[in-house]
Amino acid sequence: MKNKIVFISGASGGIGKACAEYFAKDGANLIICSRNMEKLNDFRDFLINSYGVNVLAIELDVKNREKVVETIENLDENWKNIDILINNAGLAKGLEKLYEGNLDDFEDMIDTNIKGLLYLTRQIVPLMIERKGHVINIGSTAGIIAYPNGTVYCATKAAVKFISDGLRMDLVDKEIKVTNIQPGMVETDFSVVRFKGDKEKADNFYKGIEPLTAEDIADIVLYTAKQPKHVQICEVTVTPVHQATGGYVFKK
Ligand code: 8X3
Repeated sequence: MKNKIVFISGASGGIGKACAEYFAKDGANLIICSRNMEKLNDFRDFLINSYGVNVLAIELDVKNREKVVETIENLDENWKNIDILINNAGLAKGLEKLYEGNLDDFEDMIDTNIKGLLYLTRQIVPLMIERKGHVINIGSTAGIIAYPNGTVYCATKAAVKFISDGLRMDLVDKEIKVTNIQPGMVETDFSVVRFKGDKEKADNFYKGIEPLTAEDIADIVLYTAKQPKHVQICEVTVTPVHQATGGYVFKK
């Protein structure tokens, strides 16, 4: 990945952060974005010092459409040569029946997981058209089969699958690949956010099963990015050995 430019949203934690480190280790220059600038600045310094790559850290809430447009438009010409877009920013909020859920949570998930991904994709793909490129979306097993109490989250990830499929069709005559990575249970802050900071609930969610790690996913993302130029990995679905689908899990 030497001299490639990789843009990663949601890069201050979890899968996004692990991807940043895996790509940096492989020599890529990075544009890392997050809402949390404090974490992001420390992480940028760590990446530069550890791997000697160029890293641009940008404060960005992908829900903010104007800010996304302005951020991409204002990138230096060199940084505009983005080779890989990793649409990672996303979240689950709440685990309740749809008819008891919180409308603000619904909007947050829809605005981040669907609209934020669309804003970034709409701005960055045109920069790839004349060259080559790769859009890697972080979807979910939740986007393949719904599970109880996760309706809206599952729907947003189903949208990510269909956006990936449609975009792949729209780009079929270009040298641009589209990959949808669909992980199952990955132990990151994902469940802490879903349970609104309740660490005990989040820990319980992974009790009795060995979940995937953010590094497991980053390794796969890098693998999809390193294929020969004629090879497009469309989808990867990956779960812990004791998870069959989003909601079908064996816990010891
Ligand atoms: C999250 C997958 O199985 O934890 O994207 O809901 S799961």
